[in-house]
Amino acid sequence: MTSPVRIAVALSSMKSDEWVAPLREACAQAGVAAQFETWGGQRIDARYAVVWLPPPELFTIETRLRAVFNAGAGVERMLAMPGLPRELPILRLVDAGMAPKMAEYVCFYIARITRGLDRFGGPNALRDWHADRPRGRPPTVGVLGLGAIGAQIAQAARLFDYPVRGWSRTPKRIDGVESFAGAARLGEFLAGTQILVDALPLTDETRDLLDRTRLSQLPRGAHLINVGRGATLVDDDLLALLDAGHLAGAVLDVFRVEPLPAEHRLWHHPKVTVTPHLSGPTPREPAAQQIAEAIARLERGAAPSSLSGYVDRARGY
Ligand code: NDP
Ligand code: OXD
Repeated sequence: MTSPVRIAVALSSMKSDEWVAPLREACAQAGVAAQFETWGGQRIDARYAVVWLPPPELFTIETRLRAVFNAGAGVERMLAMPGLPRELPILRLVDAGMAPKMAEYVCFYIARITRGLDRFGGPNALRDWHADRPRGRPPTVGVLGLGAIGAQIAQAARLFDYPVRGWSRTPKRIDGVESFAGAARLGEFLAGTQILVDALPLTDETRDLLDRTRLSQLPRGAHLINVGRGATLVDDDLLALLDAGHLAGAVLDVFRVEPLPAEHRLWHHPKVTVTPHLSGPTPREPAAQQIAEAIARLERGAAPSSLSGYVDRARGY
């Protein structure tokens, strides 16, 4: 009998213990005999690791890892981790149930913005049966990043009849979504966007992308919804453009520093809605299933780079 594959689980705030049972079950269903251990700093000779912001020493202590699974979509903090072996393949989650929740979050805020729904709640709720209803042409939604998540956001906004455009590195074909690709077309993309949704990964190329110059290319009165990463946006430039009236509002789920410090201006700005990085929580069962199926394929000899979710370190996502 072959001995079970040892898998270290180090999920920090996602609570490793709550993942062990779904991972074990998913591996059993995928036909992999696996032994999962919550990683506590002692070497367990793991062949794989399932991690979210793990202690960096995991990579120097567990020297026999064949691949590491990131229990989320964004890998920028993992890639910056000291001690991460250069050749260790990294696999990230692809959608795994996060994308529909993020599309729901984005469409919820789009509806609040375009229909003025905030008028009707809270202590100063408008009690006017004849309140204004939007009847004009709906604003154009522009999605930055048309990957596993951005594409579903774009499709969801299309479903509600918004004109939708998307920006990515390479051109895309998504029904009803106008595709803009590459830095050379970003200005044109922004100029025609009234509600900008940021669903980009954080890389050397996207860091500080939305600065004063880029945000000023949006038409006056535009809104921003950021579900990608905080450091793709220059906060001070956003605040200056909100104060100047060029931008009408921002909904921010992700921040340069998380948790967002209590004294940060973003918490208190009247035109900013802050949510605590909750638009796309990783659902355990679908994520465990995706990881287990990948492990099964690796155990059958597949090359990590052939699997969906393989992180291209040169691109940074
Ligand atoms: P993908 O890798 O599937 O998609 C990334 C998209 O961004 C691709 O369309 C890619 O273009 C595009 N892109 C990357 N770099 C550039 C660039 N320099 N110029 C133009 N386009 C670029 O990632 P996901 O959709 O799975 O996830 C996106 C991000 O969402 C994650 O990295 C993470 O930061 C964030 N996230 C946030 C969550 C939350 O709760 N707020 C939850 C989950 C994820 P191309 O297709 O041409 O390669
Ligand atoms: C992710 C996230 O990247 O939750 O998965 O932000």
